[in-house]
Amino acid sequence: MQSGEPREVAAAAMVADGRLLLAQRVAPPELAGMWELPGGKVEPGETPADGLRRELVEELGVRTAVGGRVGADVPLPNGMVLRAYRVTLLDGEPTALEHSAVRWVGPAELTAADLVPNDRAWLPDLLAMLSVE
Ligand code: 9L3
Ligand code: MG
Repeated sequence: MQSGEPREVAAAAMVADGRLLLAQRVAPPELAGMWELPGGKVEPGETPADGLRRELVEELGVRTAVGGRVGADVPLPNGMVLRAYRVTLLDGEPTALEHSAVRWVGPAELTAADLVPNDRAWLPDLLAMLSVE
């Protein structure tokens, strides 16, 4: 993260076997039960890729490789910026350690999922990713 840039929240567009991983939030109350791309706040001194890899160990217990950006920047009300990255699973089975559930979805399930509002803008980009895998 460069100084002067807004703090970043990094989210994982993890695709395996033509399906995308969604995780169900437990908090805050207005988002609980809704589905998101897992991830979290990049800490000062971390690159976005480092921060996202750390978050995915903490949240899902998996080792991953972080690739390029997916979709547009999403400005968050708290002044941070939310960005999605392509992620490849290297080791482990994603487990809901900080979510209430995780699931792998294909295009139809993704379209029907109750996504958190911030992630909904990425739907066309995520569907495009699934159709070319
Ligand atoms: N957020 C939105 N979409 C996502 C993620 C990972 C995070 N896919 C928002 C929710 C919170 C903030 O970013 O307002 C910080 O995320 P977290 O640390 O609660 O996961
Ligand atoms: Mg998180």
